[in-house]
Amino acid sequence: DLHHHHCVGIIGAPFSKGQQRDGVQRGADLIRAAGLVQKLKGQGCVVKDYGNLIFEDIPNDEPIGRLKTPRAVGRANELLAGAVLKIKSDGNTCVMLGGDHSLAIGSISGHAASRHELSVLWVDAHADINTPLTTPTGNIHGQPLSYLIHELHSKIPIIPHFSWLKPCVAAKDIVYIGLRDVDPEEHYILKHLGIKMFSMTEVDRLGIAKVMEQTCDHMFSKVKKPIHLSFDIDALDPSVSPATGTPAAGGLTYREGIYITEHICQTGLLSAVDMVEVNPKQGKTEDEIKSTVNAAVDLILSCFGRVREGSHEPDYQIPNP
Ligand code: 6HN
Ligand code: MN
Ligand code: MN
Ligand code: MN
Repeated sequence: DLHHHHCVGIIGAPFSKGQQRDGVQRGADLIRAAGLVQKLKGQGCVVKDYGNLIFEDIPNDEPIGRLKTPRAVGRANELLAGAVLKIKSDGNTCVMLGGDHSLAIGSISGHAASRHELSVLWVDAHADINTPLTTPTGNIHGQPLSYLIHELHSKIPIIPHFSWLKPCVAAKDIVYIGLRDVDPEEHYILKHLGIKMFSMTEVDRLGIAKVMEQTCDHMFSKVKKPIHLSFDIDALDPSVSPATGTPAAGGLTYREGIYITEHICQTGLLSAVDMVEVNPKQGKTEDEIKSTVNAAVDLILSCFGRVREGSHEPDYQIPNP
């Protein structure tokens, strides 16, 4: 409804060292350049753009075991966690524009520091729950949830620049939607911890409306916790969002994606959003980049009240001739 205005705080995180493809650090500015702030204001939101974080270069960031650029990822997320905590303390719903998905470590930590208990809705082709010892690639964007979950704490080694990080999410408070490219070790972890998931098979079987009904049943089974929506643009089908680093065939349609964000908006519990993995350098044409960025913008807009049937001011009157 229009008279209820969302207060939105935007933070850009131009960071790419959770993976190895250049370009993803430009995602935040592209999403802004597509008019995010103006469009949010146009639908009645009160918006504060906190700008982009500046990540200092960390020299001699050698791999530790399989982990690539671990110190840079640790430092970037420490900075991001502080920024998200500040945005939450100012009374906003936080929108974190990535950057790669390793940024969920800081975004969720900062959010949890302001709210204590969260539900996390992870919309992604991938589970991003490898540990530093199971990772097949060493890329930390495939690992953020393992660092955040209480139940995996004993599986995470000590890593420099991660000492600030405390696990802050319970396995029972996580729901996945869109999975279709899950590593065997990740699949074991999901089953072992009994994490609720709606892979693309469940999206096909149930349809997105039932998936969202059951997602909310699961998230609200006890108390109504604030929701952290972590949206990896590769959850959508590559025909919609091709400009991303690890595309996977057979993804969510544009409409299924929008249905998810519309539904989460209606809960009234959305407290933070990540929009990550938009990588213009992975687009083959200008249209591929546009389609990906526009999808990211539209998903964020429907997190904050945009509905497809349209809307109007509560006091609107048809003009008299
Ligand atoms: N993402 N499971 C693979 C890995 O490297 O651990 C892919 C991760 C993709 C991560 O898209 O945010
Ligand atoms: Mn209201
Ligand atoms: Mn992904
Ligand atoms: Mn991801």
